Amino acid sequence: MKAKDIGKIRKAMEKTLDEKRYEHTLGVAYTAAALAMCYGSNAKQAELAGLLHDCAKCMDNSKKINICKKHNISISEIEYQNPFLLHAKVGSFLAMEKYGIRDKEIINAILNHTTGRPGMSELEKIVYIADYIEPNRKQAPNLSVIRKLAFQDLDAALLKILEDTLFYLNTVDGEIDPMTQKTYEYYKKEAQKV
Ligand code: DGI
Ligand code: FE
Ligand code: FE
Repeated sequence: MKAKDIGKIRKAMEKTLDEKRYEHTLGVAYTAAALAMCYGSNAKQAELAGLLHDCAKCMDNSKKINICKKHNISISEIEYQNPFLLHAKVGSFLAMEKYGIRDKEIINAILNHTTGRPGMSELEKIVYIADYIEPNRKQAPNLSVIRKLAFQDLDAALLKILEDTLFYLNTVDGEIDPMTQKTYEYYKKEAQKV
């Protein structure tokens, strides 16, 4: 993806997202770029992944479900019950089909940005973390600690976010996607190895 195309995608996001979600999206894009710089990875790739990560967020649930059905994208029981979870799957599909992204790493970062997955790539971790810490986020506990940690130890920040997310989902009685649980357990084990 050439740099000039980033501007086109930014404009497309401004059109398709509501104002708050667009501001969040810009926050994730520049936070992801900053994290990529910090860890010596591709900042433009991270910016683009950040720009697109919520591209399906402002779409009606019924439309997300229809897109999945039409294109043979599987919907799990928990996704049927919590259709917002589908914005990651549908977003990665739209990134390919509508926004012409061919970079598999970006597609995967969009696909896994909500639940994470065991064995995430660096870009997947960067987008997942940027989504949580970008400056417009205000509610999460431990935010200032996690914001600092993200630029010091990517895996430690990831684990803390997973832990806090599961704790939050338990307190609000939110249904937990098995992938969110698996991701947490995987990174908890990883942390104990070293
Ligand atoms: O789309 P965003 O709001 O920017 O961020 P996101 O795609 O990471 O979604 C965040 C929400 O997703 C947050 O409230 C926690 C929730 N979430 C993460 N894993 C799960 C989950 N919600 C449910 N019900 N189950 C999960 O496993
Ligand atoms: Fe999201
Ligand atoms: Fe997001």
